[in-house]
Amino acid sequence: MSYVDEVLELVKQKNASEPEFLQAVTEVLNSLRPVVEANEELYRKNAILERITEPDRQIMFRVPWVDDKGQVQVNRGFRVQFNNAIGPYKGGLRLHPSVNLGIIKFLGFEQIFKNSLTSLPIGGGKGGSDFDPKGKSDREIMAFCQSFMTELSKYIGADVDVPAGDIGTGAREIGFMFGQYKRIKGMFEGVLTGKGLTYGGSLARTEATGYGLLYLTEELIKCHGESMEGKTVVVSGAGNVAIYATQKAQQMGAKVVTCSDSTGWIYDPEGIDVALLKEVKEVKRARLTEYAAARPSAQYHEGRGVWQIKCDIALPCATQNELLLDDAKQLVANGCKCVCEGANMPTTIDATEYLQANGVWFVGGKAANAGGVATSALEMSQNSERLSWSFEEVDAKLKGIMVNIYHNIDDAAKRYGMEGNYVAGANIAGFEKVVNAMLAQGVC
Ligand code: NDP
Ligand code: 2IT
Repeated sequence: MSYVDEVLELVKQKNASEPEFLQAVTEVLNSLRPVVEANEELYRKNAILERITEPDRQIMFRVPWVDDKGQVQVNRGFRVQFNNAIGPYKGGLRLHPSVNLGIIKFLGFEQIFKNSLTSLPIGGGKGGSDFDPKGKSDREIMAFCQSFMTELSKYIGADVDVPAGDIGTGAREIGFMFGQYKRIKGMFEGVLTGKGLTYGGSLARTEATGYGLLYLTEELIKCHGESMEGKTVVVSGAGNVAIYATQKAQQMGAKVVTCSDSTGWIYDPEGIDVALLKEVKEVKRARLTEYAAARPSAQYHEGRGVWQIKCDIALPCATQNELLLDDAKQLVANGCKCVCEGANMPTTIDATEYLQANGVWFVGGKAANAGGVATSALEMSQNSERLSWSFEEVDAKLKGIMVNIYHNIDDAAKRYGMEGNYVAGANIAGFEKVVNAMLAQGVC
């Protein structure tokens, strides 16, 4: 049996109840086959694949907090510190009722390769809780965040592990968590990113994941002789990534005609009104029905369905496994040329393979959404030098990083005879740097 197959078997045995983690590991290890075959003896002897698929540590803890009725609630908190070969653990905190250990492990595992691709010195980690922020008062959110950080603070630090936002965790939650960390530790340090601008946050971090996604997408289609101008784009999600992806796509001259949330989706043939979407989602924290009510050109539909709309480019920006094989078939039938993932692992493996087999330019989240964490690393740099850079400076660095990622993954795919397979290119380019660092640091 090949080394990859042996380790895949082992990972399946050890993590049988974690389907998302197994999906992420299967995708990565399968695409690393040519690299592993070229270095099999060295990697086997050093148990590289066994080590890279086993987190350094996984922390689980109780998060008790008091709701507005005086009732004590209990949630489960997680932090998976996966790999710090190239820098302190870095990755977001997801607050969503679906969160479990397997989901945090898949996200932490992917973060290793994504963070490596940014070219910045950050390792991979992820955390979160099964807490549901929907419908909670600000006081309840604060109570949860303070309790969560009371425990998490024991394991993180500016040079140890630097969490940030993800689904359900935005500026409000980061602020409450930062305040509690400061109180417990008695010091002000850049322990979180995505902070507010008045206390160490970076300009352009809010926009970074969505903008970065479009910088990479633009470079990809430019290298295929096309431009964003006049393209029809379908976006899923209506959160941080989706909103700023939509905004940047429109600035580039494209028309974005959809968005979605966990209850329904919008088709707006005149193009999504970003100011209205921001008002509904960022300010009112309301459902998309409010967008439709305020916008005569918009049609609201219950459930899921954005992938049935005809488009040139599709950008999944909501959550994992939201673009399935049938959706991929529909996209191809409608002439979609390009899919770039704003979310983490939104496309299932069979859907990815179908898109690739049908000539769709497909870039996975580890490369395409790396702009968020890259800008988080820029926030860490600014905190370390106690300076703040202008929006233009951060945005220009972000753009440079995303363009560079595209060329790195393209080159890596070509080096191994897989031209156009950007999934393999990303996994290989991300992996090579981490493995070099692991080998140099001995058995740890
Ligand atoms: P937000 O919480 O801001 O928005 C998430 C959006 O996706 C919401 O519209 C939400 O709908 C929808 N959504 C979430 N879960 C589901 C679900 N199970 N089914 C259907 N819709 C769902 O999160 P972000 O925009 O920050 O994150 C979106 C994706 O991007 C995630 O995969 C995240 O891991 C990834 N990502 C985020 C980065 C960041 O910097 N924020 C960086 C890189 C990747 P509703 O409003 O109804 O909850
Ligand atoms: O998935 C991701 O890359 C993020 N949620 C951002 C992580 C970060 O540390 O900014």
